[in-house]
Amino acid sequence: MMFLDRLVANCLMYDMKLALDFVGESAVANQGISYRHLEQHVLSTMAYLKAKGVEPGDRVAVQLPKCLSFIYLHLAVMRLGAISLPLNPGYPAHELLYFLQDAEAKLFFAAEAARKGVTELLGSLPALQETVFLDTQTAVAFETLLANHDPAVAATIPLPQDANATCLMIYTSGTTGRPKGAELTYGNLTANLNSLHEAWGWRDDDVILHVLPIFHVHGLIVALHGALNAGATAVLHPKFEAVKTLETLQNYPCTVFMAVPTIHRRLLALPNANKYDLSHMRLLTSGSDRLPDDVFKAYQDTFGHTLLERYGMSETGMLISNPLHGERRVGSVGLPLPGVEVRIMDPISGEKAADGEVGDVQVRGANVCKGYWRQPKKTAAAFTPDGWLRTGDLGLREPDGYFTLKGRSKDLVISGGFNIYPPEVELVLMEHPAVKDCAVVGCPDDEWGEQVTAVIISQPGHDISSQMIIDHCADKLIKYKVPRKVVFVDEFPANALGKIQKARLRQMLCDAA
Ligand code: MLC
Repeated sequence: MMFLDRLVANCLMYDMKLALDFVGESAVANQGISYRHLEQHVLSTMAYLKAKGVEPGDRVAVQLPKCLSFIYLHLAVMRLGAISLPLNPGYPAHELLYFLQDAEAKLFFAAEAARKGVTELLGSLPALQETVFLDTQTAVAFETLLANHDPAVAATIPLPQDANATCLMIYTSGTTGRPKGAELTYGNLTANLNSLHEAWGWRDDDVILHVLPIFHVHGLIVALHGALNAGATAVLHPKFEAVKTLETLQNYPCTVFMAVPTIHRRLLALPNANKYDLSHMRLLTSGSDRLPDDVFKAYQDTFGHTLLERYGMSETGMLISNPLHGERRVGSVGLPLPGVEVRIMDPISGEKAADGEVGDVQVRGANVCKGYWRQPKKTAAAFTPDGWLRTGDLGLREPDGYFTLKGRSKDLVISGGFNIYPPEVELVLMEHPAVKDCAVVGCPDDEWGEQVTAVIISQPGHDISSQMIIDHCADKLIKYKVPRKVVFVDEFPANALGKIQKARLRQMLCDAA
């Protein structure tokens, strides 16, 4: 059964059971939504979008803070056979413009607070037919929009059945050039949900605490879709707050929690973390970045739980996971999920690497996206001729089937669970008149995993400071991509072809820190 069919069936079956419990910052923001309510709202939203002219294949962009309207829009867009394009609300105009242009979004939902900045972009967006600004503080604005749209009309619209049709686009950056939209299909989402349902033993009496953003695969597909697919309840916090998280896990009480290592570390750092009773919980997972060994061990000591580390990416959803039952191996991402094939290829011979040998991690399965939006060359380059996706990660397979990641063949920084591709930052740095050349690397950081460091050769005669560079980037890039540290050098370590040796640069900078 496809994911959306399952969701509709769940809405009928679970009826008045809570699907979403949104615990906002004020009483007005707190909303418990039953499965019946969810279905009614999604249907009304479908009727509203249909009246706006949304057709199958259209891209509908949503750049809203985490809120119920975001969820209704996302589900309704997919139910109409259109393509949901969730965007981080932190993107400044410079980045936002690119996504809307590249995707040729037809309809765009933005926060009322962003009206001024977005309005300035509209002249550069000929494909965009309408922008709807929502006051997400009250949720009333969206309800008002839906008021005249009859859910019964939308209930007659057949559910999309083409497993190969794109329903979700997630922008991921590349080692060269601008970000590209990974096209995820109904078949991809369904395959991933089915394998996670089986591997993690999702149950309809699960209660997941959801503190992640919902514009990425982790928060959107793994956590939110995962819960709805199981007929479980998702308790949503608009953003992560450490104390509130532990209180909710304990008092709600919750059975499942999913987070990135930075979040797990912040929970452990609370002075009285071990006073919270989480003994009723059954599954606590970690992903989106490597789980440091000390966090894995401290979790066992503090909360009495062994974190389940898993590995995934936007293009594929989840690939490999430590087991629900059985050994959760520290430092390892575990075993391939049901229906997912993973192989390690020797980068030099191009043959399959022997167990224990480090090589390129490649993946194949119904979960793997069909490619990048309107980028046939980049799509072709991402897959091997025999159809395996090159993940860009390096890893090894143990003789007993467990996989361990050993770094990246691609040039990538991961900070707080967000991916940052140096070329995106380097392009912005090069726009500064005082920058002659630059390189961006990630330096290890206890809290964030890695932090963005910019290394700059300045133009002769220009007086330039670190702060000026940071301010320049802050204008054009989302916060987590802005360099935290700027280092000026006279030259870069380069190989015989003159290419900057980033690994050496990273070593020099990070060892010196
Ligand atoms: C915020 N800041 C960061 C940052 N995020 N600095 C470096 N790296 C980051 N990632 C800075 C802000 O600019 C701000 O600085 C200060 O930290 C506090 O900001 P904040 O917004 O209050 O941060 P906070 O809310 O505490 O966010 C931390 C976090 C968040 C860990 C909760 O980063 C987060 O939700 N991460 C999850 C990312 C995620 O879901 N990734 C999944 C990708 S999917 P200043 O100077 O303004 O004070 C994927 C596939 C897979 O990767 O396998 O899952």
